[in-house]
Amino acid sequence: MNDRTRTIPSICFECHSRCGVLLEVKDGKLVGVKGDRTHPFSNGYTCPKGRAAMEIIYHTDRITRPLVNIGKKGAPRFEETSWDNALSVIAEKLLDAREHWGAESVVLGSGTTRGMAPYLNRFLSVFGSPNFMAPSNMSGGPIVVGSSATCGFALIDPDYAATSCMILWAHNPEASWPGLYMHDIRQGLKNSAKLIVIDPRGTHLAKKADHWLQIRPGTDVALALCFINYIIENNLYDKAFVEQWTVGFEQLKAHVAPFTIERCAQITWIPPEQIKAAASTFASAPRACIGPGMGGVCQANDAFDLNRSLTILSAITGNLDTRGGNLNCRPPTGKRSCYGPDYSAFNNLPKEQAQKKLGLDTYPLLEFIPIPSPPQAIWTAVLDEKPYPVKALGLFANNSVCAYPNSARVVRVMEKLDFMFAVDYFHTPTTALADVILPAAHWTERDDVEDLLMKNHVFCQQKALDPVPECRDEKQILIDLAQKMGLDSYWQSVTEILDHRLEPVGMTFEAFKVKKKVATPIIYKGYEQKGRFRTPTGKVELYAEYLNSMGISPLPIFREPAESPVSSPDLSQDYPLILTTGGRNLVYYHSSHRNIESLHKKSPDPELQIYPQTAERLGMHEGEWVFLASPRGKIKIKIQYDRDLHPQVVHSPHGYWYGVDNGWQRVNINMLTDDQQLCPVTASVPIKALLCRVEKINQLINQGQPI
Ligand SMILES: Nc1nc2c(c(=O)[nH]1)N[C@H]1C(S)=C(S)[C@@H](COP(=O)(O)OP(=O)(O)OC[C@H]3O[C@@H](n4cnc5c(=O)[nH]c(N)nc54)[C@H](O)[C@@H]3O)O[C@H]1N2
Ligand SMILES: Nc1nc2c(c(=O)[nH]1)N[C@H]1C(S)=C(S)[C@@H](COP(=O)(O)OP(=O)(O)OC[C@H]3O[C@@H](n4cnc5c(=O)[nH]c(N)nc54)[C@H](O)[C@@H]3O)O[C@H]1N2
Ligand code: SF4
Ligand SMILES: [Mo]
Repeated sequence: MNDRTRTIPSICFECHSRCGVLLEVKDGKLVGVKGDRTHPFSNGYTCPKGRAAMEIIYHTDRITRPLVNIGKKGAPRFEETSWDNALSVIAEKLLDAREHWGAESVVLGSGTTRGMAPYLNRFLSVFGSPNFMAPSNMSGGPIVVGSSATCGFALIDPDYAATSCMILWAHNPEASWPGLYMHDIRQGLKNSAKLIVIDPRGTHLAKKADHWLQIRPGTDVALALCFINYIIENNLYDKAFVEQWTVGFEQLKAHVAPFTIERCAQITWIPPEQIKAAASTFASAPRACIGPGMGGVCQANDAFDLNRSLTILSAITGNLDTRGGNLNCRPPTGKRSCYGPDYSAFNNLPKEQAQKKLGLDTYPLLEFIPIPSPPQAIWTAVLDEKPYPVKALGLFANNSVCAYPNSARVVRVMEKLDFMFAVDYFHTPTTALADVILPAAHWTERDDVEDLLMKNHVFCQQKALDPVPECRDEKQILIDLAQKMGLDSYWQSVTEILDHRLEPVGMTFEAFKVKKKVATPIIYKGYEQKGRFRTPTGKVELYAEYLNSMGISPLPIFREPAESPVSSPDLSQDYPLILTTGGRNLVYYHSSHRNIESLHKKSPDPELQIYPQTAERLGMHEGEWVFLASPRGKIKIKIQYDRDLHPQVVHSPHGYWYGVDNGWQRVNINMLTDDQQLCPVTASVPIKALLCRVEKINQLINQGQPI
């Protein structure tokens, strides 16, 4: 290594795993990304996305100047402008909207969090709007809501390394969370833990599991209730815990009684003996944990009930808040953590203004377990002006058009807005609809603190490089915008922001850079010390009386997916296959990374996984481009044989658009997904269980490429 090369430890922000990395910098440029072996979760692991940081930063397509649209919506012409002018335009438009329509008519949104939630929320509370939009309703939010409503904390920290049985419930961490979970999972398996995988696809982990339950998409609640019933009927539950720490056991028992193994087998298409064997393995394990997929169990019309049932399953087997079970970790940053109450616009506005938060009128539980406003509630406010009009939207790190269901509707929303600005590294179908685009600094070019999903840790993300000229740290963008708008109580500098976040840790960011990470001790059975769970009764709410008053079922209910061969047999005549979407691909993050050559060439085309005979019966063969149609639209996709799938189930990846003219319309699966039949409690979107059909493309026009 040349003596001019410096190595700076940091945290990778290309995905939620947040691996520890060592950034190698030479002459002010990033030249290498290596894994940090001292990181407690990733232990030196990096994936191709993280290692592609150089390609991202120095990509010729990177947006490096603020741009204003001098063309029309739908036919944009972007012209470079100064930061001063771009921020003045945004400031004027947002203030204008506030004056005419009220502060709530302005929404700021972020995609799956790249750490922006605290800074955007604080900006909104200073500005006066309660409307922070994020995809939480399809990504982790239903876990938080379902489990917090049941036991007072979120079921997001399975203690894989110390367990004797783990369930990966709609969860394939080898692709989706390799840096955060795989080390612990391997550790647990090395210590002879049993592995149960519940997934319609035969993933690598499913194939090596002790029990792989190949479930019919969208029927998970039936399976969870059946597990609960089996465990109660066979006296396999933890009687002491149930007696002392739960309420409503008798009601639960009666409620789950109809979910016999035989009935569940009919609903889920899983052979009865497999259900029985898996339930018995789980219940008889001395320590067991449930690892719920952050998207897998959050994208269904009964996502609330699913996450409630999983929490109940963990509780009645005595695995809540125990070593080897499902932990209740607290980040050292406490109230100043990423979604901490100190930053929530909802908490920091006068009650009357906070109550205007979009989504609250339909999803009342979100007042008590606040997750961000669901995009679908914002869309209704834009298009139908209900319950009031939204006029201006600012998006940070989000490609709504490709990432969110019903892309055609998302485009209509963006065309109708009076004003929209977007902050991104690259042009996307979403930035194409913006009036102003701002260039963001890459994660290697900015300082931050990271605690989201980091169990009991907070990590230092350290700036290693100056931003490519004119790209700007998004925290600085908000500071500059606040100054333009006269929002004087916003922070004045990035250092002030970071020191504020670290105050509960008792450290400045300067000191934190040396320390790199801080952890709080893990406490087991915290409820014993406190004498209660953080729920209305202080107990685990098996039957939750308090939900009744909000019109929510006090017991978890299995609902057929709104679109399924059972609930819509007529529709399934036309659309005979069950479609599940969005199984993660290691080389991409949602619709991102598509233009990164080293990643793109690993997975260039959208591929529909389908059982070979199902395709062949339709006269289709592997590698052939076909149409995939749902009641909402039609896209092109390539056939990929998958012998492990059920013959009636297909899987499509999400996020494809790049490199195809109008790709968002022609190869993006979200042209086919539904944003109407939402979970009535969490607004979760049903994108894991829909109906579809595959159609052959006229050979004359099919030249083997998307057209
Ligand atoms: N059909 C289907 N659709 C899905 C899913 C599914 O399973 N099936 N999953 C859903 C889930 S769980 C989620 S969370 C959403 C995610 O949706 P999004 O968060 O919108 O994800 P991306 O498509 O990756 O868009 C992120 C954009 O941010 C930009 N970007 C990356 N890093 C930064 C940064 O640091 N700053 C800025 N300003 N920009 C940055 C990228 O270039 C990209 O254009 O997608 C959802 N979409
Ligand atoms: N490489 C990469 N990693 C990512 C992301 C990414 O885009 N790319 N996105 C990140 C984000 S924002 C999120 S929310 C997480 C998501 O994290 P996870 O939800 O863990 O995502 P997956 O690993 O795809 O696991 C979901 C699994 O559920 C299965 N499945 C589909 N339908 C059903 C069903 O009805 N029931 C059951 N039981 N299983 C079903 C799928 O086949 C898939 O294997 O991933 C994060 N990590
Ligand atoms: S898994 Fe890859 S992209 Fe995600 S944090 Fe780790 S290195 Fe970065
Ligand atoms: Mo997500």
